[in-house]
Amino acid sequence: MIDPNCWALAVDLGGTRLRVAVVTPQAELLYQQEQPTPATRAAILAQLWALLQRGQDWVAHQGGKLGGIGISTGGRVDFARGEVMDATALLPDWRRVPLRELTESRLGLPTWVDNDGNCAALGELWCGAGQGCQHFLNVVVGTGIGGGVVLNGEVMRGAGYAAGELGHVSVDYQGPVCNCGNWGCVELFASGSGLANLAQTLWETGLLQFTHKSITTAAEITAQEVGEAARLGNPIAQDLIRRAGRMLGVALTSLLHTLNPERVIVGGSVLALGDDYWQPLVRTIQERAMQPVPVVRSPLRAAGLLGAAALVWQK
Ligand code: BMX
Ligand code: ZN
Repeated sequence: MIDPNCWALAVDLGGTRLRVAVVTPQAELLYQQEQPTPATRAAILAQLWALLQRGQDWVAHQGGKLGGIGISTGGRVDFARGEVMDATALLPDWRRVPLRELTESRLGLPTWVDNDGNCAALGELWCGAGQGCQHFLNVVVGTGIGGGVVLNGEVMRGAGYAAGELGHVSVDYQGPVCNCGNWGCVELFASGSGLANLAQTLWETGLLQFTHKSITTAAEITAQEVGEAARLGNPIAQDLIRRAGRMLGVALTSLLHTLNPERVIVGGSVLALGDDYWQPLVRTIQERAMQPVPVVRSPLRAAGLLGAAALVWQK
């Protein structure tokens, strides 16, 4: 049993950033470190352990006590074993990684590992927009689209720990092939990486031009640049973002018709694109869902980190 007054070391490993924080049982983030996600499995592990070691040293220096480590990561995670089973190309070579075992022997602290969408849902349940809610859907729109399903007050992980992969709900059965093996997944259209890829293709064919910044290679085009162009009135960029919001609304409506949750919570860095993304998302759900459902923005800055910490106290 973990002492409920201990602090937790929390990790959020996404397709773009690797973050570590110290979290208190009152959901305060005391110490945060962030690095770009390294490109290989070995480099991710080395960076992860270096950051955790620094966090552990910081806690010791503060005279605090750590109860354990909670890791939120992209990919399918065998929660019982604390092992990453499989991942898409957003985290290359991130499969069959016995992350709990490796981290416990490195850091000497009990460790829990779960999918980042599940962790974000747990974060919302603990201290965000899911508090007091029995059934909700949580979506985090970042590099990819992470999802979490809470039913009867618990995160639903599924028979083989692959539940809640909301980014891989297809919105176009003849659409492009996704790196998960399915076609036309909503992540290809509505995530940060999806928007960037679509914009890059349009830029290469000359259909999308950027005036706010000189772009020399397609790789410089990010979802943020698309957002900036849209803000300055570029109709193609605006269209891309609005379509992305609509696509996510379509995917979520299918899930509403499967699960009938009390509410939908949406978070993640891509919401910084503003109303061009948000309004079509909400409107699509309002227009298409059989039953009205509130769609709310996550109030949390770091739902994944908070949920990872919650794993330690089994919240
Ligand atoms: C991908 C998939 C999900 C993850 C989601 C959000 C991998 C590596 N990732 O759909 O498991 O929840 O991205 O990830 O398979 P993020 O990179 O945006 O945090
Ligand atoms: Zn997919």
